[in-house]
Amino acid sequence: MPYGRRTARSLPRRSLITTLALALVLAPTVPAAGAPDTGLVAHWPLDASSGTVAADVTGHGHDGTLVGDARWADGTLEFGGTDGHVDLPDDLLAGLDATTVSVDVLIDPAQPTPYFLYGFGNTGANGDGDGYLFATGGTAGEGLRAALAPGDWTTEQQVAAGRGVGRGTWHNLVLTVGDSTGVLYLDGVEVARNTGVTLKPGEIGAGHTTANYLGRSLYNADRHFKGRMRDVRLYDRALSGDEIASLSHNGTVIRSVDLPELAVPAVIDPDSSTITLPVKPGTRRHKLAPVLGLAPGASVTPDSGRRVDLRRPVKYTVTSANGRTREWTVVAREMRSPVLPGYNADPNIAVFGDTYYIYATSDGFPGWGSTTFRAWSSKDLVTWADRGVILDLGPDVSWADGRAWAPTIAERDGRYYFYFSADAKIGVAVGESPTGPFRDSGQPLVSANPDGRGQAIDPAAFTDDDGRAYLYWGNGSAFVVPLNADMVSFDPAAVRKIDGLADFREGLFMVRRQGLYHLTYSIDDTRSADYRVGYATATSPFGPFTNRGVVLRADRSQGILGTGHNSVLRVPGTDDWYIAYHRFAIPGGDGMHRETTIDRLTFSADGLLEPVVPTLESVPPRRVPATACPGHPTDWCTPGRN
Ligand code: FUB
Repeated sequence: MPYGRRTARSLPRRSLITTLALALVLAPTVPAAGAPDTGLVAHWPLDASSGTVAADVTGHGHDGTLVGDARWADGTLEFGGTDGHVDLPDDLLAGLDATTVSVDVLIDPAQPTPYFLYGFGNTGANGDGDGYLFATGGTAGEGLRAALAPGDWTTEQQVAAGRGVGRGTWHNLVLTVGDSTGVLYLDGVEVARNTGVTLKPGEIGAGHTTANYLGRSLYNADRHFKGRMRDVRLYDRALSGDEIASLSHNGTVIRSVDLPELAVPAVIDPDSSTITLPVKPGTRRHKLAPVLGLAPGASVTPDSGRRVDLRRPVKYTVTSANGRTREWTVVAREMRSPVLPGYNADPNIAVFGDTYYIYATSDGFPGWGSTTFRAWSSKDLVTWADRGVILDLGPDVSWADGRAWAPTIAERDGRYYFYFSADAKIGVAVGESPTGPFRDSGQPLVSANPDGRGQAIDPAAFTDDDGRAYLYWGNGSAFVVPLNADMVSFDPAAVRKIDGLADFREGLFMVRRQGLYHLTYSIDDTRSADYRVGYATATSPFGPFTNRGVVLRADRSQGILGTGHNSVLRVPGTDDWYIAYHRFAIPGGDGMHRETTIDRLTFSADGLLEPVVPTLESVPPRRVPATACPGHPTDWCTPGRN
């Protein structure tokens, strides 16, 4: 039945007593125990067993109609993924200054993207969304996302999380919008917030919306939802975090942790029921007293606020108001990362003499719009000094103005060669010290990828044990070329494409150890939480390469996401290795707000890299041994190489 003019705007904020009375009179079934019912515009339990009506139990008459391969299954609604959806009445958002949409959802592991879990709005004549409110669960890599848009996707005001909704298991996803703020909650835990959502739900289509769906996108070309839903609610107000925790699915949630020793907010991972407490360096982790935010009426053991030794994982059991229990694992970790303050991506770590250097992309700009490069130095891998801007595209580079990305460096005969990406080309600048000043060569070294695919970005310099220098680069396609002795030119005919790297995207980096060449590279999109590092080996710098799998990936339980674009360092005079890489900044980072960290890299007895354990702690201090280069060249140590 159409919503007609009895809009949510006309629904007064009622007293609890009136609301309960109305619910008893109007609702065929009552909301789940403890779930907030004040301000419900519609509530579709989706628990029928036959027929094509998705009943609205609020008494407001917003019944939906099952379409296509949607069918009732075990007290839930199953969407087949081909054309199944629920067609909801028109004008559902009319008059709403604020809203909450809550849905219990099970996303099939085979769900293709892009897709909407739900969308309320309009579809334009071109088949694209044209004013809407929607949410998608994303994938493991692509985070879950909701948005309000007055027009198409370019107008979206998004609330986006770095993580996707876990597949194949039930989750509760809630979007609240009100007071210019959108918040996403997954299983009762806040996972994203945007305080700049200025569009009100009721302004979409000026209140007139004809494409209101569960399980279907407002973009005709998108995929349909595949999975199950139950208990979908639409409110005319933004529910509080407490109210969301009282939704029946969320009764055993730990939704917040108060602890003065925290360096950044607790990482609460509802998928694995783990909580990581990133505490300030030096914190005595054996007697911490976390105060846990629970759902109304829930209890926990050990008690909230009780002193506990959290140097090792401790089990906490939460019992909900209705007696359900859930075990959470809580651990505290010293937060000694990132190693560089602020937003820095694509770190290239190097060592010259007794000093380590990192060259990185300055991050935090819309569209990766940095125009300068900075260098950082350290004597121990832990304390890093900002050495300032070493190359500024504006005054220093005539052939490019923007996209100053992913630098690398090499040394030869006391000179330093700084290779960099700018405007999707690769340049080289020469300096007399590792921190410059650097003078650009005046023209791009690589103007385009030889095969015309991808971007000419992400150079990585590699000097082999015989002193020969190579440049690796690529995005989409991977390339390598020996550099001429001048280090600022190469023979174009000598460029070789590297084929067969599994899922290669960008960010190549080469090292050699005991005669084997180890090539690492990035997989996926740097905006993806699942950005990761792939690994291949060869017996020559040109390959052919044997794929060795993924050596570094996200760890959601620690809130470590988007781990990629790495470089590798050997401490001169030793067989100790480290990996520098970027990840989404903690907290709240994304593919344009990335930070740089360092972890240990180890080789197994068979000479292959072992999977990296990403940490919040990073590494302990490690100086270049006094006996190492310069002055003590050994088999292990050649100045300027790693
Ligand atoms: O930082 C800009 C780009 O993002 C880099 O060139 C890619 O490797 C990716 O990390």
